[in-house]
Amino acid sequence: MRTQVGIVGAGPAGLLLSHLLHLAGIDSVVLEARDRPYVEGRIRAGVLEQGTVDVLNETGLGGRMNREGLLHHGTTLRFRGRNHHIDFVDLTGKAVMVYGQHEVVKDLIAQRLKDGGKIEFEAAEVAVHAIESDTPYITWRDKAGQDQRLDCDFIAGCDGFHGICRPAIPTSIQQVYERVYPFGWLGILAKSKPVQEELIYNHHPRGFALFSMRSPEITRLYLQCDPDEDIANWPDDRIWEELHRRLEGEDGLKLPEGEIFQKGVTPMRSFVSGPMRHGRLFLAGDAAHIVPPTGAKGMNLAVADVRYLSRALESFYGKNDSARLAGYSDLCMRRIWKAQRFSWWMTSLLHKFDERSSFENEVQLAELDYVVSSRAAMTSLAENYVGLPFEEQK
Ligand code: FAS
Ligand code: PHB
Repeated sequence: MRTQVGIVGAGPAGLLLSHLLHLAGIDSVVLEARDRPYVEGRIRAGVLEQGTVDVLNETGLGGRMNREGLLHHGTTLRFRGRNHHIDFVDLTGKAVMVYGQHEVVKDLIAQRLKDGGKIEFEAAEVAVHAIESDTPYITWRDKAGQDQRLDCDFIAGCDGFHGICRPAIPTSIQQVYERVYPFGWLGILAKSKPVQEELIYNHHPRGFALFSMRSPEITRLYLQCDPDEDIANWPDDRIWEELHRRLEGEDGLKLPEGEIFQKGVTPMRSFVSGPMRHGRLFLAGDAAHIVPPTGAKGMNLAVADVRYLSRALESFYGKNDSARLAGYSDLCMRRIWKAQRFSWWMTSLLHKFDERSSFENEVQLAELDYVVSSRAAMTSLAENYVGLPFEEQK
């Protein structure tokens, strides 16, 4: 089998890259380890930056998102039992869209298959080869147990944090930066009415809690927990009790309960691996970087990476110009590090750190007080949250 771009991974990065390449007349094949129902059912991110919404709308993928997604003009920081609204539109002129990542993935798969795109699900033992040559290739065993080979010009490693592509770059070349946080998030999906129309990022002495949603009937809720928390120790009534204790305060806010139909624990880390290119292998998305989800940046960074990569490949194939491919990693890294800073800052601002002194805890509360009382500070938070402008490629 042969194609121009072999893509490993059918998450948001790999699928959107394949779609953007298709629109540019560039052929690709996506190889995915799991089956379609698993990929479409994996519950993850929820907030799309304005830039991500624009990319999806500009490339014909915005239909269901615009019908079913929830446009949010702001968010709420909550501490000492009181809400503080941050108005994104007033401060930046932009908004964000609440629309589950798994919905974006469903829309991308449907569009790729409608356009005749090739997605090989249940590809086992995927391996990349000859990435330092001009004739790289990918091998795997298909779901019929047959060994397969895909010859290509380029390989895009979109296989997430635990994939096989980043490890294919020699460790002598890789520069890795990492911070593992002393806590994780216990997340649930529940059939209950959201406590309010906006998200609530809730600081509390017992720990952080996030009140999000997927629709007027489905809430997405998170609790800061131990990083190695066993979800079996969290029956539904214990989850609701802790959410009530962290959310409810002097202003009388009351959290509606409902049937919990999905729950899980996500560890928290900041991670960057560079360069994002080695020979004919290009990394994009979680394969190269991980952010704590407090800043809602994970999936949006993946979108930005493949937006840059698709344009670089279009320059190569369309104008025989490799300059954008050569500049890909540095260009992505400038955006990635700003998102890392913001995600680290939001995480530090809102979470309980056991090792912090009473002085540091007071400084944290003072920073929250400052942010919600300063238009300049709220503007800084808002412009990072809605998404910084894409840097234009030379
Ligand atoms: P993904 O991990 O989504 O996709 C990689 C794909 O590659 C997967 O389909 C995987 O099956 C496949 N793959 C892996 N190894 C392979 C191999 N060897 N061969 C073939 N295929 C292979 N971000 C937010 O903004 N907000 C959140 O609330 C949030 N919650 C998260 C919760 C969890 C549990 C996790 C893990 C991440 C969360 N994220 C969140 C971040 C997440 O949304 C990622 O940023 C986003 O999925 C990145 O997309 P991809 O880079 O495509 O990677
Ligand atoms: C979500 O709705 O899943 C969500 C929203 C905002 C975040 C993280 C997760 O920062």
